[in-house]
This record gives sequence, C-alpha cells and structure tokens, in this order.
Amino acid sequence: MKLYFSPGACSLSPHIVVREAGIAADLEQVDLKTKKTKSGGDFAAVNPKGQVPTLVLDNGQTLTEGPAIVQYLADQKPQSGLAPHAGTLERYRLQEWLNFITAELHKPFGALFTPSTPEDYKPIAREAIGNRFAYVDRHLASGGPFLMGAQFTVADAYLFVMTLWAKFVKIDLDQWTRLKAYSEQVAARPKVHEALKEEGLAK
Ligand SMILES: N[C@@H](CCC(=O)N[C@@H](CS)C(=O)NCC(=O)O)C(=O)O
Repeated sequence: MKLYFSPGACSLSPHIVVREAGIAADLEQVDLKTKKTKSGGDFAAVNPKGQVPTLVLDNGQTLTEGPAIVQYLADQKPQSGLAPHAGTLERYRLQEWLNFITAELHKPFGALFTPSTPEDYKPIAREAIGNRFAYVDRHLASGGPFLMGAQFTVADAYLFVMTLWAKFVKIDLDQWTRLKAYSEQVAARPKVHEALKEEGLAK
C-alpha cells in the first residue's frame, strides 16, 4: 500500500493509524500547491480530487476520503482494536465520530487555512470550532480517556490532528482542560510520536 500525505495535513490521521496498526505502507509526500509528489510524480493523476490522504492499495485501486481510509486500514488489522467490528452499534458510533470530525471540525479549520476565505467568515469558523471542541470536552468528562472510552480508535487519530491544528491558528486549548490533556496523552503514544517525527512535527 502507498499513503500519499502532506506534513501536518489531515493525512496525519491515517499515517498514525498505519503505525498504530503495524501496517507496512510506503509514504509518498505531496506538494498540495503544485500537485506533484516528492519524487516528481503527477499526484492529480493518482487522485483527481488533488487531496490527501490518498491510499493506493496493493491491487492498484485508489481509496480517498480520510474517514473511509482509516476504517479500511483498521479493518486490515482487526486485532488492533482501532475500529469496532463492522455491523456492530459501536462501529456506527465510530462513524458518528468520524463524520462529526470531518464535517464539523475539519471543514471550518479548512476555511481558516484557505487564503481566499473572506475575513468576516473567520470569526464564524472559529466560533464553530470552539463550540464543537467544548462539546468534545464535555464528552470526555463522561468517559474517556479516548472518544470511544478505554480503547484508542481511528477517531482519536483524526481528532488529535484537529487539536494540533488549533495551535496553528492560535485557538487556545487551555480553555478545554480535558481536551488539552487528551491531546497531550495522544501525542505521547509512541506510534503517534513516530508519525509526528516522520512529518517533521516533533523531535
Ligand atoms: N474530504 C477529504 C478532504 C481532505 C482534505 O481536505 N485534504 C486537504 C489537506 S488537509 C488537501 O488535500 N487540500 C488540498 C486541496 O484541497 O487542494 C477527506 O476527508 O479526506
């Protein structure tokens, strides 16, 4: 398998999952502006959407969209516990979290990273992110230490990336003590640290 990624982008989520699951996957860095891979390849030909993460499977098929990719990866190593078994209510709970993160957090963050976003929309996006982080913080108070309880899942890999992005756009996690502690706890996981180091985000 080959995972196309860009350092610090949402592709860090499947990158973490690859390492947590112990999957042997090649990593190929993409320049999201030029749509070229580090080795000079045409990324737009691999994924016409021009977005990471993109996973090319051993059979040559291409899988896109982070929530689908992380579930596919987790299902390659069911014993990892990174996703509850398909068909169980818990699996739908996982999908509930993945959809929440992609639609309600990832998208407003995306607006803050896009240079052409109108200035007057930015406070609206920041407020939405804040409201959703507050919701997650309250959720963590009722269980934890992870989103689904005791077990680290692919949803945690994705939410963790959102907490990293908060620092880039100067959203202070100190106001959500449980979320901040959660982010630090995930960052301290050896496989997460390996992924951060590989992407140049940690020493
Ligand atoms: N819906 C996609 C969104 C992926 C996405 O937003 N990727 C960003 C990086 S975090 C990207 O590739 N941006 C470059 C572009 O859209 O041209 C997913 O969930 O995987």
